[in-house]
Amino acid sequence: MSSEATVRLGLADELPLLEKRQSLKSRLRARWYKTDRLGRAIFSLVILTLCAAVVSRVLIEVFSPFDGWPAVTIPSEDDEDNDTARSDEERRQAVKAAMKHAWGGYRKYAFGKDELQPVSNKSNDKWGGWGVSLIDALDTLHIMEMHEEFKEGVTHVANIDFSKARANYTTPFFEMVIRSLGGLLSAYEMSLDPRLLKKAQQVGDVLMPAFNTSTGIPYPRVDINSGKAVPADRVCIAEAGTVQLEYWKLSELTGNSVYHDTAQRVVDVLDKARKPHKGLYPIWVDIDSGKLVSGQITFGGRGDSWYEYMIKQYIYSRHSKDQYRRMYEESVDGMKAMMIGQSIYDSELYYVGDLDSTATKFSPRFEHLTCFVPGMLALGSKALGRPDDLELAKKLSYTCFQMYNRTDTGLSPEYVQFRVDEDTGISPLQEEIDFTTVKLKAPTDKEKKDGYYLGSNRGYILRPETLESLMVMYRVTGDKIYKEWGWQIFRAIEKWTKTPSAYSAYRDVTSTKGSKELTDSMESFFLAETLKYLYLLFSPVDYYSLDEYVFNTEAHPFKILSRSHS
Ligand code: DMJ
Repeated sequence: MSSEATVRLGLADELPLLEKRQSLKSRLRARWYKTDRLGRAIFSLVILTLCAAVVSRVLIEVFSPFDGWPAVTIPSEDDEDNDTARSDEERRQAVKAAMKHAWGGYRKYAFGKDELQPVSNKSNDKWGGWGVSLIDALDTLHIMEMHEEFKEGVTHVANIDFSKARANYTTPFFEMVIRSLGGLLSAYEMSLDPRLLKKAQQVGDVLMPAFNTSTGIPYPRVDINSGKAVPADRVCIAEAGTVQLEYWKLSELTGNSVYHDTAQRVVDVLDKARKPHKGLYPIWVDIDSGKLVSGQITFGGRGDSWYEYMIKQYIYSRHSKDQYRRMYEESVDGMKAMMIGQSIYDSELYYVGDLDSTATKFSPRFEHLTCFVPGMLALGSKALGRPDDLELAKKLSYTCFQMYNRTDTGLSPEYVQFRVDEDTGISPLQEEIDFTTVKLKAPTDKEKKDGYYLGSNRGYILRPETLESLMVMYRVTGDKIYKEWGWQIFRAIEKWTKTPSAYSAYRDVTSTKGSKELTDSMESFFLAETLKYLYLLFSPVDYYSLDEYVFNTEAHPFKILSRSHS
């Protein structure tokens, strides 16, 4: 009420009101004293509680204002439950997002260069400067339906001149065949863009001088500017014998059989060469004589894809080239008889070790590169009906997965070592062989737990072999465990190797120092193989079906030879 209104009210007007108030007060006071003590106590308690509730609500509002329902907690990167992609399609899209990320970085900082350096965002041209990452990645872009990116890549490739090399650069024959010739042929088959076939033929042609030797066994490097190979005494079997599929496809697509026939001659020479054990080839070949001269026998580096191409060419030929079936079976039988080891601490871990050049000394070392073997055995068991090989493939894929699973980062090192026996050096599976006994320190508890120990090279360079095998194993067996293993590996790659622009090799898989371990290197096979195999692992099995395609050793899918050519 305003003071003006109070002034205007006269005393006579206020008297009845005052009387009313006083009589209400006295009536309440009378009732209060009439009420018994218990009633008064209850009433006081209720009033006090209400006051306390009001005060505390006011305090909460002042010091912690309510702003909606509690937010959903987003788990940290370390949280195991941060695994939200559960369905195949979600996982497939996550892999595609990884490709978009890596390609985006390459495109922004290194387009047309050989490699992006994913930490410094610099680039390099260590493979001759024709843009090997771009060429190697083309068919992955197509497979992942990144069509705009594919188109842009093809437009760039159409203007590359492969007939001219940088001054003083000599080209590694095998690498250029599997990455560039393979990549161009496969991108051509997907798109039927004639510019790609033209470029593939140009690459195939400029490398042909490698075969100009007395035996037809190729030299390892070519000087493209002079049109001549670089003379050398020897070449390894993987380099000499992993170019046949690409030259065969080039013959099929161009109608010129010279490519196939020239590359096939290499296989014929090696097939006839004397070996220390049927089907097993020491890695070094003397180019002038065609003899297998020295080096270990291995399904790892320098030997690996020579064996891989035996079965792949048999499949590519629609099972018509029996020479490849025979060679493959001889080699796998030799490997099974002489090269399989079993961890003495964890009997579930089987591996493929190496032999010396005389096939008498066993070296219990298992390379990441050798992890293509389970996939090869699975393909062979499917094509040739060899069920025992599939059982071995299951065991070996388990070990390859454990090479990731048992490190602190979940990434695999370049190789692991096994101990054959604490006292005698004899492996349980290899008793007929005269073993090298290496003096080792006493096993640590960790070694006993893991079943293997690590050597000096503990790097993970984004290699694909285990994921390649997991993809094939899933498609051949239908066992979903291979998808789970692949997903776990993908998550480790995402967690430890991702940079703001792409993905980088990691120096020491036992270190959780994170970005300090990144080596600023992303090889083209990460885009060509690692991400592609992951994507196909979560794709329907008829997408780039193993019944219609063989993948070259750089994961470029080739359509199996048409019936008219087989
Ligand atoms: C790839 O270039 C090919 O798979 C090759 O056969 C050997 N390994 C690398 C990737 O690790």
